[in-house]
Amino acid sequence: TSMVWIMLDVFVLMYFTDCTNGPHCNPHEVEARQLDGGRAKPGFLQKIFPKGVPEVELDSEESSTPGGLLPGSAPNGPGDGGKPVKVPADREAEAKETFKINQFNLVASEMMALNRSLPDYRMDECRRKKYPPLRSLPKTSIVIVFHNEAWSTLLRTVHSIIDRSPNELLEEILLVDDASEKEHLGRKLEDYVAKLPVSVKVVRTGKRIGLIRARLKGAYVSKGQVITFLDAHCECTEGWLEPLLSEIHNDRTSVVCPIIDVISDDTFEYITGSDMTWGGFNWKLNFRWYQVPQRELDRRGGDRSQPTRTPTMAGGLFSIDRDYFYEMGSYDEGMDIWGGENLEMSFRIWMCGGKIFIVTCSRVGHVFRKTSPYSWPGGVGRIINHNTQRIVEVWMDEYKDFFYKINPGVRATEYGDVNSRKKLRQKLNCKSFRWYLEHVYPESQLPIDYHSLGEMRNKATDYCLDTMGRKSGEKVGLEKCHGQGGNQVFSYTFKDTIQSDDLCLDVSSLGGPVKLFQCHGMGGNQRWQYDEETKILRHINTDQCLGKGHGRDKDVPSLGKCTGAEDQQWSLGGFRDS
Ligand code: LR7
Ligand code: MN
Repeated sequence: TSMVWIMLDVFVLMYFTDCTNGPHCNPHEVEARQLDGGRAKPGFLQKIFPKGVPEVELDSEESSTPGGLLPGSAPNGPGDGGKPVKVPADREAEAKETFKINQFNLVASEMMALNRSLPDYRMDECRRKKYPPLRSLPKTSIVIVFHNEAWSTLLRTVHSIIDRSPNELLEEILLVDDASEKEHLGRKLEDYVAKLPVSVKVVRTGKRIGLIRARLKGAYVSKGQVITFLDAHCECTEGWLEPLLSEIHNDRTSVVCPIIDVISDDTFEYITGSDMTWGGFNWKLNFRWYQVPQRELDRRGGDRSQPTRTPTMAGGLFSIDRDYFYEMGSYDEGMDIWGGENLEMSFRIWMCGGKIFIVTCSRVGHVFRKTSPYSWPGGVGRIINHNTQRIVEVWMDEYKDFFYKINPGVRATEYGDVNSRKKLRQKLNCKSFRWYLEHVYPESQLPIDYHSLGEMRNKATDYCLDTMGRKSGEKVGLEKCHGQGGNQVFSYTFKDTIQSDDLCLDVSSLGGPVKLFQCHGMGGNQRWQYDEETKILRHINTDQCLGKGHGRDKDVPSLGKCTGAEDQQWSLGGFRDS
């Protein structure tokens, strides 16, 4: 049977882009764009914790108070110990009504103490680790950008930093307000943070500049040797900072992320994420979590407390040496509002000599949301397409074909001038994208080598293989060829797969059906062999051939005894002689 590669598409959220896919554009066929962020689908907890969510022990010595400003939260107040908050029946309507303001349960958040207690979630090895003395570690500025964030989540982020970071390591906290329109984020915020026992400053962008440029603004005024970026709805847990800073202390070219745990957008329950996932991406350049491959587990000698090298980072939570940040070209200022900067930085850091780690001894919670609550001036699609093109044009060399073929409408969006970023790549003498795939991310969903990239046309019917926008586990379809790429783009790869984005043609029994399945990279039911002369596509395990649809199943391809007849002949678009 097919091995299901456990892909943590747990944290994937869907936005629908503007329909820009030309004549073939119909809301059911245009694939939902899957962007980072988001949160658990129903049933995901069962997937991660088949035996149930582990009980966490309450540490009674927790819950220090920042300079006596807040009363220690009651040991069993709402949300304490990371437990879920139960909104009382008479406030449920209010919770439902106010959910859309921030796309999380505001009532639940407000019921909790700003300094709620959290257990120490670290694994034993981490707790036992000896880090360099605090005075030899670099100090960090913490930069938090926000647009219309709720008071309670923003301040809970700030209090969790103050309460759970050694004072010696905190240079300052910079709250960068990206033109919020909420009264509570005005004078009230400045007055509040002025009383905190740590330097907390509010920086205003004046007009809405988006999270990328807002971070640049925060970075620019920061004074610490290290910059740590956090989203505005996080909670740092015990011991989160030392392991991050000591990695940078060991090697200033390391960019380091904590494990990002899930704070439920509904109950604010703190749910620990796996230490066995790393960051990847698909053909659409959406950030995705995938299982850490054996290769990387072996490199760490099986020690789960060792930092994991990760091909990409989620983007919101990481530390970087400040000078190194600037040497490496900080961020692409041409990127708007949201999205893409995390992959851009990931490619750049790896290709230009740095490295990115998930430091498994550091855990920070983040409220994952299903959709974003704020406005996207000019439209979500336009902004995402703009930012993503800036990545692929500068960093992906010939591999940008995958992105453009699967997103044919994207080229209609302007992406501005990327010359200064291309110059940066030259100046830093960065390696090729192929090098990145070979050395950092051989498990990538982008095939490093491939025979073809394009449509797959059946000789007898002149119909094309089409994913129909279906998901893993569903049947692949057959449709009139539209020549627009998108759902009709497949690649026949050197790993003998036929894949479209991160889905591979997969057959687990004689006679089919032919399904789409997460590409697992292990051959098996996903191995095919194409013969350029006869145009026959043979499924290796079953020794049967792909054919046109028959009878009632006209709209899905068949799998049967290889005859070599026209109904089993396929021409592969973008076939390259090798
Ligand atoms: O115009 C804006 N101005 C802002 O200041 C839009 C947003 N923001 C702020 C916002 O208030 C928040 O504090 O920017 C921060 C990030 O925005 P979110 O929380 O809406 O984004 P997200 O958590 O869905 O997005 C993830 O991907 C983004 C891509 O641009 C950023 O890199 C986010 O930092 C990143 N968040 C994380 O990595 C947390 C884990 C999510 C995952 C996976
Ligand atoms: Mn966020």
